[in-house]
Amino acid sequence: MTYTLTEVRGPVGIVVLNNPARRNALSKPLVDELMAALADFARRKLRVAILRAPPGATVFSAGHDVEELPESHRDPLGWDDPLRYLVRQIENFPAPVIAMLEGGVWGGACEAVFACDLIIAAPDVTFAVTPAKLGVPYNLSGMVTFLNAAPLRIVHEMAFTAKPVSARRAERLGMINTVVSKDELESFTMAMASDIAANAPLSIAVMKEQLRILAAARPMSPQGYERVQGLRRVVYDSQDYIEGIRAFKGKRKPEFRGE
Ligand code: YXS
Repeated sequence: MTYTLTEVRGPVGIVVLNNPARRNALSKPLVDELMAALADFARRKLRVAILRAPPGATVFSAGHDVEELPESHRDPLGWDDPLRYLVRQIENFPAPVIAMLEGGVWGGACEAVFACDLIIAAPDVTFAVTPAKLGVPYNLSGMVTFLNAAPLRIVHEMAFTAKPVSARRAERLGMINTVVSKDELESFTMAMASDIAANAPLSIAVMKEQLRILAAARPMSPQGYERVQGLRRVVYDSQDYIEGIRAFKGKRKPEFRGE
């Protein structure tokens, strides 16, 4: 394992995102390791999985690895994108997944965290939904994840401004379970994991799956889906999309022209 560390403490599996040089960007290699760790935890029938960054991290994850985004003319967040695999793996993991957070959570990492069943955050944590900063047309299932995490008006604010929301505000809005001090973060999270692990795993697994199915249930006609895909294609075929990616790589502010 190059980009993650894993640890098993009794019935609890812990996987640490550990690529500080790239601020834990969700590159395919890092996501592959995350998914392998979760698959191993499932094989061992562990009762809780915890995702975290190393203690003291100032960035939990910088989101999708921008270097892996297509330059243009291809859906940047299609079914086979690593971030999509990770979100589905978290949602389908047969036990609760807890995001134990320190530092900034950016872009697609917000979705991966909001796909977790429980979120425990240190006070310094922020959440920034960033497609608009890059010109990316986020995908439908990602929008459902956000709608299940926050009230519509807050999703609008986060998506349209791309500005970070603090852990305290997220807690007030019910977007996360609780904020605890950095000193208590691990002990609090492990205590919650122990409480969960002491309960009936089959009952919890079926309730998790029921809630996933119900939360994802959204009326959408094939025509509606096709319309959305057409609109998204206009965006990822646009000059603005190319500009957003190039500006990020060039470490400069993008100039979006709406074309
Ligand atoms: O210059 P070097 O080679 O050292 O690399 C720098 C950054 O380029 C790199 N890095 C990333 N590489 C690929 N993808 C990323 N998302 C990414 N983020 C960072 O890591 C090295 C250190 O970054 P640096 O110097 O900026 O670190 P810092 O501590 O000053 O600032 C940390 C951040 C997270 C505040 C800063 O790196 C940042 O703002 N990163 C981008 C956050 C972001 O906008 N993420 C969205 C990615 S796109 C995505 O998730 C979806 C497609 S969407 O946008 O639709 O949600």
